[in-house]
Parts: sequence; structure tokens; C-alpha cells
Amino acid sequence: MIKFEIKNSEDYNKNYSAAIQNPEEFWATIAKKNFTWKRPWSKVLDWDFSIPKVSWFEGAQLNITENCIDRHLETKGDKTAILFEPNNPNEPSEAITYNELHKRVNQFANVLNSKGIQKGDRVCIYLPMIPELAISVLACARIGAIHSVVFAGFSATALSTRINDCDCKMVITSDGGYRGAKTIDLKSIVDTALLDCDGIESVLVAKRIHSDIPMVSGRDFWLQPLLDTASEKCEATVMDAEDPLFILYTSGSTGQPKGMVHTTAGYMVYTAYTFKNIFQYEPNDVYWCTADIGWITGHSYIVYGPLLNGATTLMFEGVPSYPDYGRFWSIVEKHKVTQFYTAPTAIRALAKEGLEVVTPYDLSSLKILGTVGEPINEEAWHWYNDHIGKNKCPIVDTWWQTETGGIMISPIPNSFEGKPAFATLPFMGIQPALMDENGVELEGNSVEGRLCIKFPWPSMARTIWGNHQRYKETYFSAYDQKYFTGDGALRDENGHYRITGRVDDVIIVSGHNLGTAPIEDAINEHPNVAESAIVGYPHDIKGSALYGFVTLKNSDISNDSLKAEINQLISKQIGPIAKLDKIQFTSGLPKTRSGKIMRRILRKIASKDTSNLGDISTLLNPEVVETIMKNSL
Ligand code: 7RM
Repeated sequence: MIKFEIKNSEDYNKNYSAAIQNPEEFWATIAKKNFTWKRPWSKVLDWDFSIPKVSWFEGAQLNITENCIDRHLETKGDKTAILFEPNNPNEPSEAITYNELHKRVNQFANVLNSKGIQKGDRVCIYLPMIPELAISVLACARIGAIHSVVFAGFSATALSTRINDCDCKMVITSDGGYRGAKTIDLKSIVDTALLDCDGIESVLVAKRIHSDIPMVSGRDFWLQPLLDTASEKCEATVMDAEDPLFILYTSGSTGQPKGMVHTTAGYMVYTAYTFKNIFQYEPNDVYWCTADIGWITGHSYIVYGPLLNGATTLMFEGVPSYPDYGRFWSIVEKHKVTQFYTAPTAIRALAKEGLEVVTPYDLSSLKILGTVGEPINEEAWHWYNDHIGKNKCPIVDTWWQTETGGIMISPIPNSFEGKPAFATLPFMGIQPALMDENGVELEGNSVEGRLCIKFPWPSMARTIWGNHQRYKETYFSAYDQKYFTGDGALRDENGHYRITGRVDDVIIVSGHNLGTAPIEDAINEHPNVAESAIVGYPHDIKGSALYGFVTLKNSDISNDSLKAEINQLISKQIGPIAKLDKIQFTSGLPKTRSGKIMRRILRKIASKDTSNLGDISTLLNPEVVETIMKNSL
């Protein structure tokens, strides 16, 4: 499907230079040759990082779902678009062809219309990994409604915050979901969340677990009967290139989650082109990304990127450990998966289970392996390479962010090799820069600094919903005329990049980005908590785990039930993923004279790396450090 493929190192070098030397011509060529437009653009790129403003393909009109679905129907109508593998291995998998996807998306879009959803309205999608999730995303895009998918592991409080932040009119959910041996009552979480959401006019409920749940009359509607009577035709709404396609929330180091806004044309062009080249997708391949569609990885590389390429994309409802730790590999064998894309935390968890759960399965269909979400340690990389790829599958360690929309730094199979723990080289048109502490760009190789991007790329987030000022402050203020990623990185002697991790207070736990501030806010709501500080520490499986230092108003009650109450609060405010692994009650926290908690010291204590704590003499209360160390967990 996608023309201008990168097939070898010569292609990479030629196209990388072309995209740097003349970005407008490069991206205009990709855009013109590979997509269906209703009207061509008048200007390829308009940008100024000091405002900041970025627009791609301005003046163009299109609908992304016509590019994902309609245009494939003539030649690929009977090809499987979405291959659904249920949580329960005994339940049959479901192959949704492009023809069926077309019909189901159109019906769903008509249901949205019938409930008063119009172009530009925000729709919150809170669903497990069932086909309705992908279909509802596409149905929104069909009529120009802006989808805001909230990961179904988030709590009612987190959900209501996200619904209210962008004034959603509708929630799409299900009666519940299956996750391994557990069922999750999603609808009751929605009901709780909606007690705080005045703007919601209707709730569409898909049936998955067939539980008996209360429906609020006039607000809640079972989805299936509406779909059954909806027309199979829905004209795709004409969208401008820069009309918002979706909002996706990501945690920052402080404050409320940020609703990153992605727009239509640039996102489409970049996700399609990266998908094709990084995964070297061929027409008969079966591609599987294990992420949840609630994260950017699922948006870009389960739904949009693959479908734009007319690919078969596998959607898995369950978890890697159910019914046993061989599940991923049994799915690879069952569906003859060719590209497999997962997170380092999953690889580490599976490696721990030993080869007994790997060797029974035939993994010979695999051609390319991918990782995303956090740095992959060398040990996990080698295990993946040896035991899953059998030393014949290139590994693409893909570095990118919710904000970047698509993969930014990654190996490209057959063009150049991956290397353990290195994301390697930038994709076409991506111009990384490493900055030193004084804000000066580090030139040449063998340097380490903070990772910025110097030039716009088509799929970058355009703003934070409702707060352009925060967008500017977070990403464009640390360094003049540069997008700051929040990550540190080094460039080795060959110019290859290794991402060293976050340089702010975001901790990546099992691939989930968690800001420390919201967790501290949650803990501090406990009536007996005076103050708290959360830091990350290295964890074999999760990558990083959470360590909370908590001071109490009344230290007599520092016991395990208080720890449980603290985790309950976190679970309620944010979700179970943010629960603390360790909680240490302490009489005080190390502070600077200006009153800032010295997290650097707490990080070292939590990591059991206390040989050199650095200068603590400037602390307001140096004596507390000794006590914290003595009692550390
Ligand atoms: C796609 C995604 C973004 C943060 C990012 C990094 C970290 C992601 C890698 C990585 C090292 C990688 N979006 N990160 N991929 N670190 N190597 N290949 O994960 O918004 O949820 O997270 O994740 O710190 O800034 S995200």
C-alpha cells in the first residue's frame, strides 16, 4: 500500500537526508502518493515553535476512516482487518473483514448521530479490548467527533476528571470486561464517575460479560439494539487537515493530566508511513501489538497505522498470564503472527517464567519483534532475541511518546541493525538534539544530554486541550525553538541514540507513565497524612516500582492497615496501577532551605544506592536522612 518504502540502508540514508533537506517536498510526496484526499493542501507546513504553532497540509480535506477502510474495499474487502482474540482461549476468535468493519463503523457512526453527536463533539470511550473499542474510535472519526479514550484500568475519579476536562457529551462503555480470571464492572465505575459529570447526555453500553447492571433511564442505552436498526451507510464527514482527531490524556510531573490533541492529516500520514517501514509490513502479514487501545501505542499501532496500510491487526482482550504464561506464544502460533510488538515489562515478566512456557509453541511465523514504553535492559533484549526471535528477527526498540503521535527513533529492519538498549536512529524527518545543562546543544558523537526535537514532524500533538499555555511551558520553554521530550539520552560513537529515562518526576511503572504529584495529592487526602514523597526504584519486572515516604500527623498509628488505606486512596483517585510497592513512614522528609523535598536523596535510598548521597549539608534537616536510611525497606 504505502509507496516510498525503506528497504535497505541506501533507502534510509537517501530518504533521511531528503526529509531533512526538504521536509515539505518529502512529506507532500508521501501524502500525495498514499492517501485519498477530498481536497489538496495549499501549504504543506507552517510552524513557529516560539508561539508555538504547527500545521501540516493546511487547506486539505479528508476523512481518515475513508483512508483506513473505504479505499481498501475494492481490493481487500474480504481480507481480515481486525482479528479479535478473546480473553478466554476457548471462546472462538473473530475475524472482522474490511467489508464488515466498514458496515459496523458506519452503523456505529449512525448511532452516534442519532444520539446527537456532531462534528467537534467530544466522546469518551471507556471500554475493554473488545472490537467495539476500535469500532467506536473509527465511528467517531467517521463523523468528526473527537474521541477521548480512557484506559479501562483508570478509576472513577480519574475518569470523571478526563470527561470534565474536555466536556464530553457521551460515554461509550460496556457492562464489564474480562481480564484473566477476573471480571471488571466497568459500568459501575462509569456510574460513579458520572455523579461528577454534568455534561454527559448519553451512555452507550456494549454487552460483554452479560451482567445484570442498572441502566439510568433516558441516559443509558444498550448498544446492540441501536446498531441493529442503524443504516449500514454513513457518509464520511469532510474534515480539515488540522481538525482534531482525538484527545488522549497523559500524566505530567505536576497537576492534572494533559489532554494531548492530535489532528487529522499529519497524524494519518506519519502513523501510516512509520507503521509500514518500521514493521516492514507485507500484504499477508498478521501484525500484533499487545498494547491497550487506551494508550497512544494502541491508537497509532493497533488501530490507525495498521488499518491505513490495509493490514490485519490482532486485538487481544486478555493478559499475558492467563490461562498461563504461555498465552502470548500460543496466540502467535495460533494466528501465525509475523510482527509482534510489546513492552519491556511484559518481556521481563515472561522471561521470569522460564522456557517451559515458550518452547511448546511454534514461533516460526515471526519476522520482526518490537518493544515500546520504556528502556529495555540488555538482559531482556537478549532473552527476546534468543528465545522469541530465535536470533532471526530484527528487534525494533521504538522510542516515542503520546505527544509525538508516532515512532520517532527506532531501528528499521534491513536498513541498519538494532543494538541492545538502543533505539538507534531517528525516523525520516526527525531531527533530535541533545542539550547540556546550560541549554547548549551538544554537537558530535559520544555525548549525553536532554533529548529535544528541533523540527516539526507531521504527527506531533498540536496543543493541550483547553490549555495552550501549558503546552508551551511544558514542551517549548525549556530550550529555545525546540520541543523538549522530558527524556535523557546519549548518542554513541556511531551516532546511535540510547534513551536513558525520564529527567522529570514521571515514573514509568510497567510501561505506564505516572506523575508523582497526582499520587502524592491522593495520599495527602488521608486525614492522618502530613506529607508524602513518591520516588521510583529499579524493579526486575516493572522496570520501576513506586516507593512512598510518608510523614504522619500522628505517628502512633503507623501500621499496615494505614498502608492499605493509603493504597486504597490511590486506587480510587488514579487507579490500581499507581498503588505503592513500598510505604515507609518517617518523621520527616529531607528538604532544601527553600522547602523543596530533595527527591534525589530519597531516590537513592529507595534504590539502596546510598554510598554517595552527594552534598546533604545544604539541607534544612540533614539529620532526618540518617533515620530514613536506617528504617528503609
Ligand atoms: C509510546 C509511549 C512516553 C515515555 C517516553 C520515554 C518512555 C517510550 C521508549 C521509552 C526508552 C523506548 N508513550 N519510552 N518508549 N524509553 N526506550 N523505546 O510509551 O507517552 O506513554 O510514554 O516512555 O520516557 O518519554 S508514553
